[in-house]
Amino acid sequence: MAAGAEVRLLGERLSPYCIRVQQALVMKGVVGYEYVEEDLERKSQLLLSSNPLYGKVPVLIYRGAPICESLVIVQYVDEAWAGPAILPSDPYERSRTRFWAAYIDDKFFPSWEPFFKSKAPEERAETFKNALPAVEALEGALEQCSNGKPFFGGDRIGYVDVALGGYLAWIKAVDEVAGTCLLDGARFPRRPPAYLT
Ligand SMILES: N[C@@H](CCC(=O)N[C@@H](CS)C(=O)NCC(=O)O)C(=O)O
Repeated sequence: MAAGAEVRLLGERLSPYCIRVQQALVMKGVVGYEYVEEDLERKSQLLLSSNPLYGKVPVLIYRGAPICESLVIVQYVDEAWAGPAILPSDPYERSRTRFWAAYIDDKFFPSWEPFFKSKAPEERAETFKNALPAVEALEGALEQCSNGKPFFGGDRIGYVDVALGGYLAWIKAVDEVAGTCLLDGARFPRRPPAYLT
């Protein structure tokens, strides 16, 4: 669907949260929407009025109505547009995917963030070690949610993949600079193959 000005996305190109929303829109075939790149040092009036409590991107504006918070937006996109489902239809599985998506933001990212901000080698080693239990938990989640298929969503990417996927470019970039491998196949053999490349 060519969305035109009906759909606007206020974003920032390196934001993992904006990547989630862009991914969800692609999955639903929503193309040609208006993308507005925000300068987060000098936020636009539109951003501040659309997300007055947080002033953060992403904000999706659909027919003039703003929707904030990336995971909320992804759920909205799933419900508002036809196309392949992002969340499962079964209520229990839906709750499970919401749980793991929240885990990614509440536990996984905060456990890894100190690593990519740390500089001294000893500090790096320590912070890297501290991030590993959350990756291990995610590997268990993959086993639970994927039914032996390649993605959290099974045969194709779903809500948890979209939630984690936003961080992948950052994980790879930090691995490259720091000489680490966070999603190491030797340590985490069940990680999805798509996360290797
Ligand atoms: N929980 C939010 C986080 C969004 C977020 O942290 N966005 C950052 C860019 S990556 C931002 O807008 N920062 C500007 C600020 O904090 O003032 C979501 O999932 O959408």
